[in-house]
Amino acid sequence: MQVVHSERHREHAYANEVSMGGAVPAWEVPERAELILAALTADGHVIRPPTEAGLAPIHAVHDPAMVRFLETAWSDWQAGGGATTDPMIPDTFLHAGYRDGMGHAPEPTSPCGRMGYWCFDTATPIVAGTYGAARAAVDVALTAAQFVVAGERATYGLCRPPGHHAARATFGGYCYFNNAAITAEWLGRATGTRIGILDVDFHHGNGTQQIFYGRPDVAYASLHGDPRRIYPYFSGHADERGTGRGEGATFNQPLPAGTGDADYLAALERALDWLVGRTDGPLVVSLGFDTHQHDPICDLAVTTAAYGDHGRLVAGTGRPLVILQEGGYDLASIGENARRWLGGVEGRP
Ligand code: Q9C
Ligand code: ZN
Repeated sequence: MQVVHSERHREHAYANEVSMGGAVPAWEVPERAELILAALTADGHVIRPPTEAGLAPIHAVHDPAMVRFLETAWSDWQAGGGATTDPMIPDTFLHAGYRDGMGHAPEPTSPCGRMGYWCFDTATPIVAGTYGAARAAVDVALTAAQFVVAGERATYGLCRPPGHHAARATFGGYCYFNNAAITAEWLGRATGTRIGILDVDFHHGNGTQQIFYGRPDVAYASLHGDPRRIYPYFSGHADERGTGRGEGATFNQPLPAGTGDADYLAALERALDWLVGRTDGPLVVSLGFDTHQHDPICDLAVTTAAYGDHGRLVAGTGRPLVILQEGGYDLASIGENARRWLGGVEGRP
């Protein structure tokens, strides 16, 4: 199938993230995308560059002030005395309770203060190339969507950085712009249909859920590690089903540690049935391979061979598919996992 990829992701690279109070080697590394690209190239897929979509589709989903922050964060940091090549990681966050009863806080001018104003964790550093890579990842996703509008049955956007943790006005979880949400919004406008988003990354897509939580025209279904034990901790419970006009347009299936192929497939079938019943247009897939049994930071037990079944099952809905890369951190299996998933979509063994 058509695979969309940009080399600009390589400019988004840093040595460490902060986890459990200390620096640890980064998990969201350029090699992830390089390994997927190599496996898909060897498997005969057609690799295409993205076309530039501009800021309008991003502003349709994200607060323009957050977009502006991401655009200017690095140069402000350099100009404002940071003057270091160290990645920016926030140390002071705008916690929901901080301004309780006091109204909205104004955005600070300090680069470090601004970082804590928009970012919700310590896993999402900004370096010189972050904004360009994040913009390119959006272009990758929207170019894949354009192929589907032009008549392709399924396309794959090799997005890096990923996107599903980025909400309308906050970012984190290795994500800056929500590639899947931007794509779903754009596809809804381009096709006039109700779009479904299937999120099979191991983590709950809090950002995607937040963006569409009050809306009936985009249905969001996610399978993920139970937030009682798993990042991002504060969303993805089974009783979160949308609000207002969006009531019933969100579906969450938390999964226990150690969930294996049979239980995962059964949950996937339920999510797909739910999505097909509530939409009439293309499906956007937030595809993570961090459900894999050997993923270093996750705790499910999906096997490489099963990803072919996942792709087959999702293609079995008959809906056009825009498949977008999210997480997955086991470098030994990530290329083969992607090859199997897309091969399954195409009905290959
Ligand atoms: N103590 C994606 O897979 N670190 N993002 C969690 C838990 C952040 C995952 C630390 C994990 C982000 C796209
Ligand atoms: Zn994930």
